[in-house]
Amino acid sequence: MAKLPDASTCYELLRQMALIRRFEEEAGRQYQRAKAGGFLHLAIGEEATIVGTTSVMREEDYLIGAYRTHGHAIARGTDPKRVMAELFGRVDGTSGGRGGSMHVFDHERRFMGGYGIVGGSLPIAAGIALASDYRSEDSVTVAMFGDGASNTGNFGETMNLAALWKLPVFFLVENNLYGMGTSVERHSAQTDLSKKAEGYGVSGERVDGMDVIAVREGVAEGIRKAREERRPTLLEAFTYRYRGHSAADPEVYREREEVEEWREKDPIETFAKRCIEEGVLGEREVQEVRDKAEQEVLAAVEFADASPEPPLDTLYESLYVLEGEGWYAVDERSPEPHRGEREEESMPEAARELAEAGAAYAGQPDGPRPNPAEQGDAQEGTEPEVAAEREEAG
Ligand SMILES: Cc1ncc(C[n+]2csc(CCOP(=O)(O)OP(=O)(O)O)c2C)c(N)n1
Ligand SMILES: [Mg+2]
Repeated sequence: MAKLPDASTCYELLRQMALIRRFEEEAGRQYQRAKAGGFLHLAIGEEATIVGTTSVMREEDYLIGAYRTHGHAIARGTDPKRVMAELFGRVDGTSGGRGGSMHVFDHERRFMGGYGIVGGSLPIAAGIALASDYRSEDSVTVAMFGDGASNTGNFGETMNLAALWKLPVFFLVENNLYGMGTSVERHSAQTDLSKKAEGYGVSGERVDGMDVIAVREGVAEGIRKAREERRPTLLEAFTYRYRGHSAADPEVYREREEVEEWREKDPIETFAKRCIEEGVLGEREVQEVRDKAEQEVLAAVEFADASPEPPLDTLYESLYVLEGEGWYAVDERSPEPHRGEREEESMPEAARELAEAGAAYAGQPDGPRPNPAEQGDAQEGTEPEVAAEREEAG
């Protein structure tokens, strides 16, 4: 077992993990009270993986996550008040209340989001690292993503370019054993995810993601290789989320005993215990950390509650659309009907259906096209209610 660092570092690691834990518990509670809208994905249980990683990053490094990232932002230094305000959809939120739980973003602290598309953040991570290279900066980009994301095409493409272009990027797979309700054994042919990028030239290792010190050491070495050797590597951290995938998860895919087993390895409890046993922290300090977390989170709720909702006439602000390139719903910052909507009438039938289904290539020249609405995709054969439920679980 790796040695504990000095007392102030241990205190800070514990402080951040306890704060994130308490923040997320409260976020879950506020969601139940309908204070927070949209989706809510909690990472309770994964704090050591998050804090272990950010604790060895420099200020100038970039972090990019998936959609379970309240803790990542807080660990990067974003004020919990602003994260809570984002969950509440208020103007003082990190994305002005427009992003919600999945799209926390803090450019100032180089926390680059917050992405709802599984694997979608991976090429962006490579892009950020490429930008650092272009600017001859020393920054490293750390990309944290789930086991499920390792199955996407983006994963392979990103690994290839990262290795080929020797990008200053470091990959961390938060392997919490499931992608929604599907276990790793059922979703990945290669279950040793640390090997999954080897063929692309990105070597990997495994680490206990419940041990904040082990994560720190593994990540520090990966970041060093990225910074000094321009060698991207991948670290697979074994971790676990105690709560469901999202707030709408009935958790029929795992046994209660399994959750209990992982709770026994709780990253905060085990670390606090170890710090006390080895005489690095006292009971009093551990309690102080918990009390402070409590106060900070209650203050965050108060702040979020007092923050106004965005004014209605700003509804169309910050929307990105391509002018003159096919079907779109909005082309100005005002709520009247616009060109995209008027075009609907003259569009070929198939294109309109595709457009309604959100397909990007709708509205282009006529011709036969697949129609997910009619010909079925992943939801083929499912009853509308079931499809709607799946949507819910998103
Ligand atoms: C491209 C894409 N496909 C499917 C989904 C639906 N979806 C949302 S979360 C998720 C599971 C991802 O699991 P993992 O990457 O392991 O992350 P975790 O939720 O465990 O943190 C899926 C399939 C999505 N958001 N994006
Ligand atoms: Mg997962």
